[in-house]
Amino acid sequence: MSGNREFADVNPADGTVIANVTEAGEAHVDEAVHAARGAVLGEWGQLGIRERSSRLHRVADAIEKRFDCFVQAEIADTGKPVSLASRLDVPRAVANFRVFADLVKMSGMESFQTETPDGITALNYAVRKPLGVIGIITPWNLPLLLLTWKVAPALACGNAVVVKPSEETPATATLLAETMQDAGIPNGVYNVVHGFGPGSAGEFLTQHPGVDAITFTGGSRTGAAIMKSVAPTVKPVSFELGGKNAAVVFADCNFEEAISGLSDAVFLNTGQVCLCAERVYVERKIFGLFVEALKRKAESLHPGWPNDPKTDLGPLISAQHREKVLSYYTLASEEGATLVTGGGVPKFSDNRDQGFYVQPTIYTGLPESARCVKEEIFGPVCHIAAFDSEEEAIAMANDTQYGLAASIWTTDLKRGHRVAQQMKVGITWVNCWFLRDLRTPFGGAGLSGIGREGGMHSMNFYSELNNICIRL
Ligand code: NAD
Ligand code: 6OH
Repeated sequence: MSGNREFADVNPADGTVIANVTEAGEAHVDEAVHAARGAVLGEWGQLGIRERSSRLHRVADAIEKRFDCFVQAEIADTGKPVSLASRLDVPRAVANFRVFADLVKMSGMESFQTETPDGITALNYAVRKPLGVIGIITPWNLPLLLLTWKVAPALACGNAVVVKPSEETPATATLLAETMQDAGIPNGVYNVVHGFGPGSAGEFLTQHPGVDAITFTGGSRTGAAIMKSVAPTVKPVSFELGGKNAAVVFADCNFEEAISGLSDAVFLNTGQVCLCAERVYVERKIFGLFVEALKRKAESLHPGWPNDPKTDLGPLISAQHREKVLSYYTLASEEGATLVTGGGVPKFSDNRDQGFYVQPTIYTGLPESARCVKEEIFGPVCHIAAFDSEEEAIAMANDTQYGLAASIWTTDLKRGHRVAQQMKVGITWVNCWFLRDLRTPFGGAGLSGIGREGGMHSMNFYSELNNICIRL
């Protein structure tokens, strides 16, 4: 049994080690699961909904109080720009707690007045109970946002959690534990185990018979491994997985808005958002103009130190991930792509050269069957292809095993609706991207996931429903 091994937490901006983290062994995971069970059976499990809701608002208040601390911890782990962490990651963590704190107070349950053919009447109503102990496994790209997206509804429903953040980004999950204490969340409700996947904390958590459900965000292959691992103990799973998302740009789009929106959709967080568009389809009439304009945008991005307010492009998460992204840059040339911009590593002549930066990159000219058009790269890169008709664009966009997100850019709203409804994905944006309402269903089709979270979908996943039938 391991337990006292340590691993390094590396700052991707300059490759320095910022912390050594203790890897949880099987015994630690077991202890965390027992602590969580104790909390469900103890004070936390007895709290009424109003009190639970108010404690979750207190967690949100406590994150706001430590706002700068969370921003700095997230930046140190990920290298993401301070402007992004302050605008997106930390405010969304606050919003995640507030939304589910409110929702749990407002959500009712189904009831039916029942009549059988032979005249018996009954009242059916369902009550919502916590599932118990929830195992939460999250990735490194939006560490605090994606963690709290699951912790908040799980706690709102009265569960206790054991979280296993990515080994690349352990800081904000740990800071959240301190914040939970500030907010008066009892011991055992929120537990953190650090470590890796196979043969480590991640796998131990999925296998543990005391864990009642697993919710996971990460790669599709990891999702498949977790499915196997939970099978013997028959746990419910909720999976938000990878994507190879398409953007479809019609000639009648608002050109400036589309370029600005697509620049975010391709390059935000250095392309490390599962919703990023790596396949951009542009109506042939504006293809040349569009490629030129997105190239200018890419070249105007400022890769820099995370804490410089002018920085809008951070590094990739790790040396290993940079190797993967660069291997796709090489593969794109081998597959016959035309390089529009980027394709390499920026040179800084300071410590950032020991970090994991890559250039924002655009390709054209690949066949739709190319691996670079089919496989998720997860970097600041897209391939742009031309289309001639709406039908062709829809077919190209849907020609993937993934099915997470799509965006459609047009001023013809009828067409916007028509095309959006034919996208085989969980989320379609029209004239926007990553514009979130936390009450809406979020998740993916195909290789992009199982189930939906968000709003009542989260409440249903994190609850056990007990239907009560009373003969009248
Ligand atoms: P990953 O799948 O490698 O790791 C995610 C988490 O799973 C980490 O905490 C890791 O330690 C853990 N893990 C790995 N193997 C495991 C195993 N066998 N058992 C249990 N836990 C295991 O993903 P990543 O590299 O951290 O993130 C990038 C991927 O995540 C991309 O594919 C991206 O598209 C996807 N992602 C999807 C969403 C979404 O909402 N759909 C959001 C963010 C990231
Ligand atoms: C993936 O990288 C982004 C996922 C976003 C969400 O889960 C969300 O709730 O916005």
